[in-house]
Amino acid sequence: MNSKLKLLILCFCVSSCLASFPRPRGVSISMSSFYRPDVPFQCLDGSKQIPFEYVNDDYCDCPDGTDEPGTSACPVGKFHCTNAGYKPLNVLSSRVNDGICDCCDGTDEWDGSIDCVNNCKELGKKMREEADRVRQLQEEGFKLKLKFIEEGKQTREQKKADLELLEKSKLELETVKAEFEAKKNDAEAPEKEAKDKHEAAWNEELERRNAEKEKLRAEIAFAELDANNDNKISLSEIKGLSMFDVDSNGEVSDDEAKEHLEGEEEVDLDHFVLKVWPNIKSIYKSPGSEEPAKGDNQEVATEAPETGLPETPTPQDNDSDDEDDDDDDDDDDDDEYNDEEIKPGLGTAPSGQPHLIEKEENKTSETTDQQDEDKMPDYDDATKALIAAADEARQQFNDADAKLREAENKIRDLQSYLGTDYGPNEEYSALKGNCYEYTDREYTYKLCAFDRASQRPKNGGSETSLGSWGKWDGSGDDKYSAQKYENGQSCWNGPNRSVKVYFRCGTEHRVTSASEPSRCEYAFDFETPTRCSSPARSNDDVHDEL
Ligand code: MAN
Repeated sequence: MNSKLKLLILCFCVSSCLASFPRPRGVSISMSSFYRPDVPFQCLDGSKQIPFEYVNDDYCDCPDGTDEPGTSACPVGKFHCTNAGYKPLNVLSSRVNDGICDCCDGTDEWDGSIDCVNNCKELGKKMREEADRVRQLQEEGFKLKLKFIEEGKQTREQKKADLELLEKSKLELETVKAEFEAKKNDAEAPEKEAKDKHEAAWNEELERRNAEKEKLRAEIAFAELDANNDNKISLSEIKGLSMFDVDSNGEVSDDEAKEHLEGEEEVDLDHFVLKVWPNIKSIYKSPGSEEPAKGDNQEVATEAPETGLPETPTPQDNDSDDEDDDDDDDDDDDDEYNDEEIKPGLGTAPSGQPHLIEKEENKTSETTDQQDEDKMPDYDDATKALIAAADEARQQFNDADAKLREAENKIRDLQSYLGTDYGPNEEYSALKGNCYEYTDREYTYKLCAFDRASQRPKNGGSETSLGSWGKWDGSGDDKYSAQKYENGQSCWNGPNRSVKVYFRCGTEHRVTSASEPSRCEYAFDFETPTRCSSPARSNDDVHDEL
């Protein structure tokens, strides 16, 4: 039997019953057939049969209260109000004649103790107006939803096509990159060889210069130590100088002196430069700048200035940098201090202190000169050409690499988009990439759809993460009615913050409320056309049709 036929039979039955018997108080039209005065009344739970006169006699006979639909005799009974013009209602029997109007038609208060105004018409009007408003909203929203669906589907198709193209072009870019990498390697090998050669030659030159400078220092030291100008350094010349007092006992012993002369009684210049200087240079100070050692040879030391050695600045005059500078100065003047000039020069002090002061004044320009001198000279033209070729190859490789990386990033973005569920018909893709804010008394809440949620104090202060896009989280079959954003900033003594977003139909996308039902667990209400359905059809119909 089809449903239309069943309905016809029911209508016929109801109308025929209605025609024959009055409906007892508190009974709905649909139940009236069970209340026939010509037969005993069967409690609707089937537990008992009672004479029909017992119905609504203000005494509860049936355990389910169905014998007293119009009185308050049965605690579990129900009173039915028709509420013509509005919605029918079943109220608890205990509300019958309790002095409060529960039904809009006032039928629950029939004993006359109070007067209930029948406002079912007004309520019905409001209800219909509200239903119209909701229908209109659904229709308007649904139109937008259809648009989003179309756009969402197009976007997915477009992104799929883009991904396919990009994956192909990635393969090409990888080939191009490999080619340019090979070219770069080919260009860099001779470049490196030429640069290494140039640099090695320069390092050799630096070593040669340093060795020359070191020799010069040794020669100066030799002249300074050779107090009696006999072109030899003897033990007695060493013993007068406290710098050689290794055990710091106030005198330079024979052994200490001998040790510094590498076991010799006396050494000539060559031996000094080669063997002695390398071992004493770290402790060496010009004799004029140090305290003489006590002991036998004090005279030798005090006589030293009379030998005509040039006066060297004392430590008080010069800090340690100056000491280095002195070295540098000496270095700078390689030409002046060649072998021939040093010995007589230092012995007779032809230039002496004034020369050193002059050099102090010119220090800055000479330091610059020194820096220039220590700077590696430019590469030769052939090397420069190799560098230019390698630079170009590097540039081409870098460009190819950047293009490949750009393609890889785009591929990642596309894969992430295509891997996301934007609803049964792509409608929620309309939210993707957009952020929505809601401000209450304390905070501004922000939802960036499919991305993250956050909270910022209204009166300044830093933003707190409430979570990142997690999953669709609607209950039961309605998975797409809610989303979860998870793993936000951890809550002191509580869970990591999270947000549940509840979607409902509206004509625009917006957060309409934000709350914190439980500590650090937030709830946003979100209006969106994506939740609107065609008023004529259920969601499933729409789904099927789409
Ligand atoms: C901040 C905010 C609140 C939260 C507390 C928990 O004040 O994130 O929403 O309840 O921290 O300590």
